[in-house]
Amino acid sequence: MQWLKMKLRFVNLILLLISSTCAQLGGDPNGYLTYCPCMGRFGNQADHFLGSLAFAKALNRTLILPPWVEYRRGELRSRQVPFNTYFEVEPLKEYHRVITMADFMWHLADDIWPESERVSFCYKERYSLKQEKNDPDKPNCHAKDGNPFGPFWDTFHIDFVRSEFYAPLHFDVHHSNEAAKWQAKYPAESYPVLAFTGAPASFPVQLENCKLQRYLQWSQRYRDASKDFIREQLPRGAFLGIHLRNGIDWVRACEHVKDSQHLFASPQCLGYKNERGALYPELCMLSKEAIIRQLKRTIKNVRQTQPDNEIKSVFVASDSNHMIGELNTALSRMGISVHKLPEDDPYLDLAILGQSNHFIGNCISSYSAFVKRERDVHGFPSYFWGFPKEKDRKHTNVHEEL
Ligand code: GFB
Repeated sequence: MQWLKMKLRFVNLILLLISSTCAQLGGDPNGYLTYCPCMGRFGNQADHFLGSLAFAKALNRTLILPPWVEYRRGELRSRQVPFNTYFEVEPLKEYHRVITMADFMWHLADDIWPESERVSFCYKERYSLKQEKNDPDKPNCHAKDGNPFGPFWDTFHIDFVRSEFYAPLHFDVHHSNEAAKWQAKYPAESYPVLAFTGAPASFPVQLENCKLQRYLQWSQRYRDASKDFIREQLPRGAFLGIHLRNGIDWVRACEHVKDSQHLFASPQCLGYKNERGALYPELCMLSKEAIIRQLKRTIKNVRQTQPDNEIKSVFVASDSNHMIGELNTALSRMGISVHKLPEDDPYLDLAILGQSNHFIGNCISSYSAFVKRERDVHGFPSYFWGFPKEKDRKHTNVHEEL
């Protein structure tokens, strides 16, 4: 009997917890907005996230935080990693209403977004890779076609019953009254959730949205892991974080420099209108010799300008070649040691780079851009490989820090 009473009490407690979570979450009468971060890897997704956050705020809809999409070698389907694995949810709420996709799907979707009303939004018809699915009389977003599109929505068992083409509306809410147009065309009563096949944002991130980086704060796990690494693995004193983007995908991407005004994140050093110059190959990939020259120059510069806080070590993050041997050889005479993580971890690399005393990144890489934006929030200095050009530097003596 006693046992039965305890069991009933436990069930009541669970029911109470569930109902209070639902009450806390309460539906947003202004509606919701979500999307698949279906383009690119982390740097691209982070750029898109900031734009989507600004877009959700302009439309006054709660942003359903999508998981991050990751690709593992040898796996055919993307992996979806909960948003809050890497970043805190609470600080985002200082800017705008957000909810994780898991919370939304478990606690609110049945009421707010029943299966029979799930509409996918795309600009215009998107063709399926499977020819037989393309029906000229029934244009479709094919929101779940291919990887990561299918695996992404499958994570929460989401299927769409209809497609909505939103052309000619767009996402630039900073330079027009676009938000009002969205609200007029898609009121929350008839469209409780706007679910986009891709991020409702531009790449690279719009200048106006860079500052939203301040609300993207590392989760406790990454804050602790980065602090532990810095404390336990690096010598005491200031350290310089560097990002070496040099994998084979990057070598190929750099071939586009010659035909472009901008490439990926290049506005972060050249300006959105190329105010600070045109694109050149060294911004994308610098020779080993030039990397070492720039490193030594930066370290000497800090010695002269901040003699009380000299650089004691270099932390290298890379997708491919960390150049540990070459860098140790080149810098040992200056008393500088060179370090990397024992195991590949793109997120921990980012969190550590964000905390370094000085940072040299790749101007074209959106992965570097994440670090630069985070450092800007804290007022930490950042520089870029090959910027300004070596010969311009000699002639004009331009201050490198951005
Ligand atoms: O983040 P991401 O879009 O930056 O893609 P880019 C690069 C990915 O490579 C990262 C890994 O998400 C990481 O998984 N990666 C890059 C790194 N640098 C590091 C690093 O220092 N440490 C570790 N551990 N991993 C561009 C894309 O990548 O690459 C374009 O923007 C295109 O869409 C192009 O795919 C080829 O902007 O650098």
